[in-house]
Amino acid sequence: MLNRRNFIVRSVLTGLGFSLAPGSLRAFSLNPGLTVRTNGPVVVSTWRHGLQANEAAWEILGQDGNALDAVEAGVRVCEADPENLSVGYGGLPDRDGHVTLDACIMDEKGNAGSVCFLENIRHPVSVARLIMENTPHVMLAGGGALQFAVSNGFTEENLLTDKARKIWEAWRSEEKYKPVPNIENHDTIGMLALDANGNLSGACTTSGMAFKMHGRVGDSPIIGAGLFVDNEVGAAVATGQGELMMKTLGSFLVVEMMRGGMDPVDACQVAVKRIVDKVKDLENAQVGYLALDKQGRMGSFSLRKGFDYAIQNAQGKRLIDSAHYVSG
Ligand code: SD4
Repeated sequence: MLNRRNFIVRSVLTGLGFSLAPGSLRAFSLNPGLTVRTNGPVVVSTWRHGLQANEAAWEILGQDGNALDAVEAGVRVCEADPENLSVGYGGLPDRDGHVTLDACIMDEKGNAGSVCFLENIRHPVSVARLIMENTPHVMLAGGGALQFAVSNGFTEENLLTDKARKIWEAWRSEEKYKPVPNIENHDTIGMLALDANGNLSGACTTSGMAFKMHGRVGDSPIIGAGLFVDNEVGAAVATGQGELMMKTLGSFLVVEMMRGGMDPVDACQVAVKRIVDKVKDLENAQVGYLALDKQGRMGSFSLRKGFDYAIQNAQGKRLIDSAHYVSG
């Protein structure tokens, strides 16, 4: 069990071996809480795979494109990557061998779209955007979401790659129901962007917890849990064991803390602390929040060491270790 008297670690800002464009360090300055400040358009996203996703987003943001287009294009990179075992095509399946996807998107007007328990569609985030823009609803699930996607021109395909199938078969041969929590550095992609007009949008997409029960839906498509954007204040996105964020509506909480004047790191810390205070057994659990405010300040906080996030703006890109609650 997690020792609640464990100390909070605010990690040192490190580049983790990624090269920086000349002058890029000048883009980032720190306040004592390690909130990163930038000027102008910027994109941030969860985990190391965010570096590549941010590049696609930056192609749009860097040419004064809008934040909504940027986050959709950015997370699609991870959705299409067969090597990425936790998002879209190539994601690890549920315990019955089905790849089931959750995703959502929010724009600067507070519009939201979401899909959950969607199978056979490579880009759930784009289905979520279409639900947001072309239907009176926020969320479609399972067979209904698939029917909507196919009737709008999305192609059905098998998303279970040989690599993911072999990992699932090896897991299944142990005949245990034991979903893999998310301590490793390869997870859901959550992305937040601020564009040249000062508008915020966000997106989140995942194949969810590996080997979950069939039908399980996590936090990622739940507005307020996996993602929340309020263009007056800021945006937040979550990664980790979804059940924990769902029970505390963490991304909404982070944005509300920023509304009250907190900087992004402190706001994320409040949401992690809420989980620590409410949940008895957090052994093997990981949770991370990433936030970006209207002023271009950003930061993260996770339960455990190991979470990092990627930034890109006009001055360059880098990967940043998250502040965290416990080192173990
Ligand atoms: C889920 N939150 O389905 C997702 C998984 C994840 O980082 O984010 N992993 O619970």
